[in-house]
This record gives sequence, structure tokens and C-alpha cells, in this order.
Amino acid sequence: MKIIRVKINNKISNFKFLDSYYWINLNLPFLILVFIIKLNIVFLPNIKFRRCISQTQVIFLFFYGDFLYLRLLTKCIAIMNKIVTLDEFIIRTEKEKPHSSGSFSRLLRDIGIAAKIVNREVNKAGLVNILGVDGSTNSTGDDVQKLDVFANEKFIETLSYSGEVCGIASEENQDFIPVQTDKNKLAQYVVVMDPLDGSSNIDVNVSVGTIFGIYRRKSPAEGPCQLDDFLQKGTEMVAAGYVLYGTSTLLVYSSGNGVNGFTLDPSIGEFCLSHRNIQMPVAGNYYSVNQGYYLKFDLEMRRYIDHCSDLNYRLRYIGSMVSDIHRIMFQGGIFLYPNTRKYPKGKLRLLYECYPMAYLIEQAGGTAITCKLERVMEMDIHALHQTSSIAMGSRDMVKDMKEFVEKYGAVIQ
Ligand code: AFP
Repeated sequence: MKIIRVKINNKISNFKFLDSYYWINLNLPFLILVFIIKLNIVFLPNIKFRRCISQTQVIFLFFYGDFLYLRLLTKCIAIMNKIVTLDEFIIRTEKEKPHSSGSFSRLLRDIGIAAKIVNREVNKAGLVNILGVDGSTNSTGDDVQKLDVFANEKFIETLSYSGEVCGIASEENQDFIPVQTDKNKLAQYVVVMDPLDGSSNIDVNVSVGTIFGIYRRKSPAEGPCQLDDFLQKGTEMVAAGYVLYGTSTLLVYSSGNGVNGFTLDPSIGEFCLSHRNIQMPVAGNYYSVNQGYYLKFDLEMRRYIDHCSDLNYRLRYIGSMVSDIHRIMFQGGIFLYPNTRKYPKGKLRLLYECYPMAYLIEQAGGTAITCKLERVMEMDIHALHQTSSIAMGSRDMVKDMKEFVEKYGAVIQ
């Protein structure tokens, strides 16, 4: 449902619409019928009423209304088809909340700006000496790519200047970063992020992404932020999203009211609304898992993967969570990163990978659980870089997987 304001004959009116195309489809048969009836009256001169007035007057009387109506319709369609930028969308959404201060909107807008800067570097990664391993390792022991460092710096820099954030937790930093400037003394939010997820893909020009989540701080606004501001369950998150630096760059986010996607239009340098109210398919036939670890998975996971293979589901695994989840968000499917012998608790990070993605998946109508069948969003969190196993995606597929865990989970291997 859309509410738009139209100015016609100097009067502003609010109109509620389902969507331009639904609206036309619903009304068109009725309009054609009314039009045919009117035509009949105009060209049947024997009707009593017709003898009193001239043909021109009849035409004016009958069709002036139609003319106004069509003018209104074309205006509405033009407005509805107009490009909506991320900034515009955020402002409009904020306006719908009566007591909002605008700080959340500014924060989201700043994330969009940082994403554009990172996108620029990702796109020219092959051209400049920014490719390759930096030599250091991050908090969880992975090799750090130069672009990881760059993305991390840009996000921290942009968010610190925004004045809306009092702390940041990033995959690239062992501890959280308190942000203390004069501007953000009363900042209410903390941001958790993986600034460049899937970075092992950079050197081969395969899609990477940024994942972010936003929480409201719990500690008093006057002092510096505390660890507890970050160690909040997924259910406490106020917004989450990801940026996919792929064939085109997309920012997908939700602040609890459905999921919307924005594609970066490089010609105007703006994220434009391209995927409104994303709802993922209830079922699907893609499964996304690193099957190379098959023998290291628990029995129930192996059985479920066999089942997917028996049903000829299509296996797709990019090794960049953002890209893999993005596919199933639109085409339906299941994404799995079960616990392995190497990662007995799972590999993916709960705070800035699993929670934000689970938030989006649930907002889009899907399900996100761990391989021990707990709802991801309700998992307890004790450490910034805590890991978890994960199974998320189309509702019916996750349900099937759950049945396999229930059936084989208790069997001794
Ligand atoms: P990197 O950022 O180190 O490439 O890790 C990516 C990731 O966290 C996630 O995006 C992938 O789904 C997963 O790890 C890939 O892990 P494997 O290489 O073990 O399959």
C-alpha cells in the first residue's frame, strides 16, 4: 500500500494505492464499461434527457470528469514510477514515525555513504595496488586483505563523524571501538559489522559484501559505551542490512518493517529503490553449503545434504555469505554453515554475521536457526567474536532440515 500526495487543480489530496499496476488492472475493466455506457448515451439521440442539451454539452458533461480522472491517474503513475533514492526513502519512513528525532535516518544514510566509498575501491581493486594480503591476521585468525583494512577504516571513519554512533564492533578489531567526539556525546546507537565479508574472493574478482546491524545503547548516554551495549541478542536489533558488491551494487536493509533493496546507479551515484518489500520464496531448490567439509559434519547434516542431492536441488556456494544469502533471498533455498570438527561451535560470527542475516531472513518471511535448532535471534551472546552454526532460508526447506536433525540427531555416530 502506498500513500501519495497529488496536486491537481491546486488542491492537494492524499491517495492510497496498492501499487500502480495492480491499481490499473483492478480499475480498467470498470472504466471501459462506464466509457461504453456513456458513448451509447451520447449517440442515442432519442433519450429524453438528450433532447434538452446539445451534443457538445453532453460530451463536456460526461467526459470532463474522465479527463480529470485520467490526469490524476497519469500524475499518480508518474509519481509512483519516479526514482526513489535511499535518502528519500529513509526520510519518508522516518516521517511515518511521529516522535523520531532523525538520528536513526542520519545513521542509515551514513552507512550508505561508506558503502559507496568501499564500492568505489572494490571496483577498482584490480587497477591499483590494493589487492592482496596485508600480512596481518584479524581477530579470528583469517588473513587480512588490504581491502578489508580499507573497508574497515572507511566505515569506522564515516560512522565516527556521523555523530549518531557511540561505539562500533567490527570483525577486523579484537575489541569494540568507543566513539567519543563532541558531536556524538548523546549518540544512542552502536553498530556491529563485518566490513568486507568473503574477502578471500577479492583476488579473483568474485562478489563480496558488508554486513551491519544496529543496536540502541543500553548504558547511560553521557558516558562511553560499554561491552554490554554490543552483547545484545538479535531480537534487540533495531536494523540490519548488507551491501553486495556484485555485478551491480545493492544495499538491502530492514528496520523491522519489511526488507527493501536499493541498487547503486553509478550514473547518479545514488542507491535507488529497486526491490520493494522483499519476500523470499517459501520453498526453493538451492542449497548452499561448503560440501568440501561433508565428512566433518554431524550425521544429521550429512543425511540432510544427501537428501538435497537426491532431490536434485542445485548446489551453489560462493564462499561469501552475503552473495549466498542474497541468492536464496530472491530465488529460495537454504544456506548452511554447520559445526565441523575444526569449528565445533560453527564458524560464522553471531554478532555481525548471523544476527543481521537472520534478522533480514525473518523479515523477508524465512527462518533462521542453528544446527542445534535454536532460533538464531534468541541465541545468548557472551563475546564479540562468538561463533555459531547456522541454517537459514526458505521456511519449508529449513523445516525439512529440522526434521532431519530431529530424526538423526540422537543417533550415535
Ligand atoms: P572470509 O571473509 O574470511 O572470506 O570469510 C567468509 C565467511 O565468513 C562467509 O562469508 C562465508 O560464508 C564463509 O566464511 C566461508 O567459509 P569457508 O571458506 O570455510 O566455506
